[in-house]
Amino acid sequence: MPKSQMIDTDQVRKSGFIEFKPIPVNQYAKTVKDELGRYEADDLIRIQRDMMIIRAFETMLNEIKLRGSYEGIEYSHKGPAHLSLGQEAAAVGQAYHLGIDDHIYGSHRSHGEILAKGLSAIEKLDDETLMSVMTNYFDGQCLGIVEKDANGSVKDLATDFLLYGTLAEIFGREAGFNKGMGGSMHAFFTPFGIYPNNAIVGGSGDISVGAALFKKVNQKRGIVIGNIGDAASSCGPVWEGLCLATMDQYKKLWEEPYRGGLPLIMNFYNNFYGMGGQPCGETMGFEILARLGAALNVEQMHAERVDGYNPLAVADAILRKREIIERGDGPVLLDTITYRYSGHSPSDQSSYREKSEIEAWKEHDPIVHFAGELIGAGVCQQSRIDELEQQAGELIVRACKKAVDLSVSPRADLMKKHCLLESTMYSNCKIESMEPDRKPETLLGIDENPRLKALANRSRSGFDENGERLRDTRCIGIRDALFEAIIDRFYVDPTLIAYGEENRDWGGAFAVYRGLTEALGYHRLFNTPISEGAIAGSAVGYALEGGRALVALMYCDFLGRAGDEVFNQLSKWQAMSGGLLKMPVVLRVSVGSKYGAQHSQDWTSMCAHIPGLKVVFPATPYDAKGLMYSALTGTDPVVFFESQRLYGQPEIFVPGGVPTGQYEVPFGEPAIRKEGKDLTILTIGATLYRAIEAAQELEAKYGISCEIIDARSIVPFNYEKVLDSVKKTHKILLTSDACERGSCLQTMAAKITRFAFDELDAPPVVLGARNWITPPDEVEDAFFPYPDDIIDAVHENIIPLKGYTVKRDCSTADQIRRSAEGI
Ligand SMILES: Cc1ncc(C[n+]2csc(CCOP(=O)(O)OP(=O)(O)O)c2C)c(N)n1
Ligand SMILES: [Mg+2]
Repeated sequence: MPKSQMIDTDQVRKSGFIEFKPIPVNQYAKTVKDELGRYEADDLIRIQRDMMIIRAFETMLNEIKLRGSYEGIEYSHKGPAHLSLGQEAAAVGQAYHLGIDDHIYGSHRSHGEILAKGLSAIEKLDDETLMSVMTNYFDGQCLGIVEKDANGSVKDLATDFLLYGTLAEIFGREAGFNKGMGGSMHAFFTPFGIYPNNAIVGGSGDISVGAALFKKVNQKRGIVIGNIGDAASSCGPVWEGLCLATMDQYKKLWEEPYRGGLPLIMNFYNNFYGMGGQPCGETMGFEILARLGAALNVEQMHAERVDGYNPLAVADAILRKREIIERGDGPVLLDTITYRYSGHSPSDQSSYREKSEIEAWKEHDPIVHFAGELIGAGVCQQSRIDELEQQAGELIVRACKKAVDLSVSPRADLMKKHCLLESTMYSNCKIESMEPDRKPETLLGIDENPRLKALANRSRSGFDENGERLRDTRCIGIRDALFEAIIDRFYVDPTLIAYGEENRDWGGAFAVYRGLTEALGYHRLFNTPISEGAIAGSAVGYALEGGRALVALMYCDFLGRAGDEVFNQLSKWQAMSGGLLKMPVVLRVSVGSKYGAQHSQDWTSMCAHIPGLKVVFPATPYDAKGLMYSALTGTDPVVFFESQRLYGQPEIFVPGGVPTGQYEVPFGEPAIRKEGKDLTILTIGATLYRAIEAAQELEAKYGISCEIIDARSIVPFNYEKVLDSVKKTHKILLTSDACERGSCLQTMAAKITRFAFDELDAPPVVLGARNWITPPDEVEDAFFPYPDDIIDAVHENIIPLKGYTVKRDCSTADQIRRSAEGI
């Protein structure tokens, strides 16, 4: 149902002022004594203990990094260690009231957050559950190492497990929490609600929003916290994430019971520094970070500054903010102030700050201060604090000894065939529904869908029963074939959601989604802000939580705006998790033409270059539907390229046309579109049809029989059919609409040369678009490869055609000239 929100002329033209509400700054003013009714003595001591464990852990890493030894344990750790010495109270205060269902996402400096949340989880889980978590995690590999010398309670064992699992991960050991494939900046442990930490600062800004979206859409318990550094508050993913998180529609348009704000706390751990730059006073203008909330929505995101040097102030804030979230009024923004004593990394000499500043903060050290309060309030005596410190030191020594020892904690062997990374880059599963026990929520039966009804009157094939070519408008085209696969999946997988710019009432870019709005509530299909980064990044968060997302970028050229999210996040988390996580995200990317330089470029090569993405480019309706089914039943991230030239293209290759039901086209298998014996033409995307035209002319005028192969997939890609064809024809030309330099065609040509060198009469010829900007439609012919260019290239580089004169210079000399000039 299209929405109707009239823009009232009088209202919007009226004069007035925007009024802001005061933003609370460090309003918590209670002491430990004041809080004795709220917290048991044991709880308060545990807060002290957890801070001390984190301090000891980070001190150990600092020593290892700076001196190569700790308490007599020698180790050289070459990888990163961004320490949070000084920041312990903020992390422990935050974790104190969080449950297992509350998920945190963080940054490069999150060892403390991992430990604080882990220790909080251990406290909350019963022994049986803890044992089951540890036993099942990677088949008990980590547990096996820590339980050898265990002699305490299950909670003690779990504490050893947490410290060892984190440290082994930091040291790249196979028994680490992510098999040693994430390392210090990316470590996480989902059974305790600790979700991926991100070395790309601000990376969690939109991922955490997607995670909160998952909780909301699928009505899961708990909240999500995105922990971001203060300097990262300027990052695109954070701003875009905040825009996506605060959309009006959650509170105004989404239907009950989905109505209400996202269950999200965007928390900034504000230690007043980036690496050396100072957001407050130098690189930003907000003065107090919490002010950012005022920019985002009427509620000002309930923004607040809290004192992260007092764990109870932070714990109190989390409780209050959770209440706001639970009444549907989230998301909220916290500016949790803190300070790091250590450098950005151990090699940092702190040249950008005065020693006196560090000393002044140490004067307020949260661990010393809180211990003093505990003693002052009669909760414990100094001897108990000393005991806690000693125990923390012993725990860390125990974990460290095991983690550095290669005989106890070996690294994964990545030199062998089918090694850990080879088997975890893709999860390669087939899962129709991410939650098979739940019924998908839709607004009408699939048979009642108006578009499907209209499509029932169209021809499934581009030909009539007499073999006559039908007008395109009478046939199922690629846009319809995509729609058929997509709508069907919405009736199978309850977690499936689709979103992006103009996805809803507009009908999606190029009308692919027309008919979806009628079928789906807002929570399954919605418009987003123009935030390509957050569109892709939030899909990552949605998938990390266990859902499946279908997101779209209107034009391929906008992929640049989502660069980090696609190239660093979507692609890498499956392998960085050691194979634990799945990433069922389909990113539809439409390749333009006619719209000039910034709307018409094919960037397949960028995606194909990045390990961890699957990349497909169907050119026929049969493949569009079948590949979409494969993408939407798979568990890997798929960049799904579509050509705007082809949305109306009917099926002309498969007899009978596009099947009505479900079927899958496997990734990686090219299709032979036309058999031939003299020349192979391998196409990617829309050049298929131009290759056919060229082949018809080559055959009719020069007697050259062409075999045409449509790549369909780029990653993965099985070369067998192409090599078989080359064995027959001994010649190959490759063509696509992407600029030739650095293209997938070049990679394929190089591999074909290598794999079939002895079979080739001539080197493979690559015909891409020119290495220019895409010119406007009126002169586009000079840019993209057309049939004449194919014939020119065949004549010039493969088989001289009798009596033929090239239309345009494509000689080797001219190619060398163009290369020399960078064009
Ligand atoms: C996108 C990106 N840009 C730059 C960096 C390099 N870098 C690492 S940490 C850091 C400072 C981050 O400061 P802040 O967000 O305040 O976090 P903190 O280090 O203080 O915890 C920078 C610039 C990065 N990792 N990612
Ligand atoms: Mg900072």
